[in-house]
Amino acid sequence: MKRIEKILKNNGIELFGVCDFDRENLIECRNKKFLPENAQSIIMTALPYRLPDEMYKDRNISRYAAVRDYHDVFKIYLDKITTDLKKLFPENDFISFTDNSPIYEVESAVKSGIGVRGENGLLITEKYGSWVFLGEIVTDLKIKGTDYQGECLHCGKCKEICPALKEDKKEKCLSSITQKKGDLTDEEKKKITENKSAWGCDLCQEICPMNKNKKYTEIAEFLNSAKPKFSSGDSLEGRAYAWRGQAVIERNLGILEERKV
Ligand code: B12
Repeated sequence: MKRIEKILKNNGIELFGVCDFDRENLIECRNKKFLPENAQSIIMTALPYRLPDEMYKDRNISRYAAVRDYHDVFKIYLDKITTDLKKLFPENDFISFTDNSPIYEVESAVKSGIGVRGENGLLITEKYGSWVFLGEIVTDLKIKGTDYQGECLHCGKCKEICPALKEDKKEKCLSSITQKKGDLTDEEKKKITENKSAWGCDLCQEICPMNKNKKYTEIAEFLNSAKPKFSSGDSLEGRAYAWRGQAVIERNLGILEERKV
């Protein structure tokens, strides 16, 4: 593990850990076919993304969307790391994923000791709170898992503020609503207006006491790409909202600006 740790740190990864790979516990997704045949371990990593407040003023999208698309940024980091790992262990496979992954990322990050799972379902780290993205490298190299412990405070604040968490109804999650195609109901439109978000939702994270006084990101790719406001006609290139296409975010913006949509 020491040699792997060195590679991760040399490549700018501060938060990481390892857990066992479990073939019986995978998300059904098309990227499953890329998993190493005899996968044994998962090297979980996290990248903090919360921008300093002065860079996130006058915003109309959630924090995770205000920085360069984390899929692209993780690729930069994890590609370098897998190259270095391959040099050290030429017989083994190292395949990286983020988000579009067969791995239950929050659960695996907890098992790897990176943080705890909050009642809002998200991974909360000690240093950066839940403002981290998760990415991983699956390998057929057997690596000893890291320890894990700790717990969410279970204060219930995230459940109080979010009807989706309170009622356990995923479809009421504002993040999910902003990503939905087609027409929205009046109630859904109202939620977008109330929370002033044309993309994503941070309600359950902003309210979380475990997110108080946490550090901002120092990741250059996020700091250099800060764009907290989406305006009509803006390019979607390199942004986490690009995958849904222009129409969905423009519709949400129209609702916010009370344009006819
Ligand atoms: C699909 C998905 C979503 C969907 C559905 C949420 C979900 N958890 O399923 C939507 C679009 C809503 C979403 C929203 C967000 N997501 Co998301 N999402 C994912 C993804 C791709 C898969 C999650 C999944 O299906 N897990 C499998 C299910 C079975 O496990 P589960 O989480 O335990 O879900 C169970 C219950 O919790 C419940 N459930 C699941 N989601 C929700 C949501 C609500 C509101 C309720 C009531 C119940 C509920 O249903 C399951 C029970 O059968 C992961 C990446 C990954 N590969 O893991 C990222 C991921 C979890 N998302 C991430 C982020 C950043 C977000 C947002 C914060 C973005 C935003 N600002 O809008 C929000 C947070 C909303 C929330 N509180 O969960 C990060 C989380 C990082 C962290 N610190 O934990 C991940 C890990 C992506 C990444 N690589 O960084 N996401």
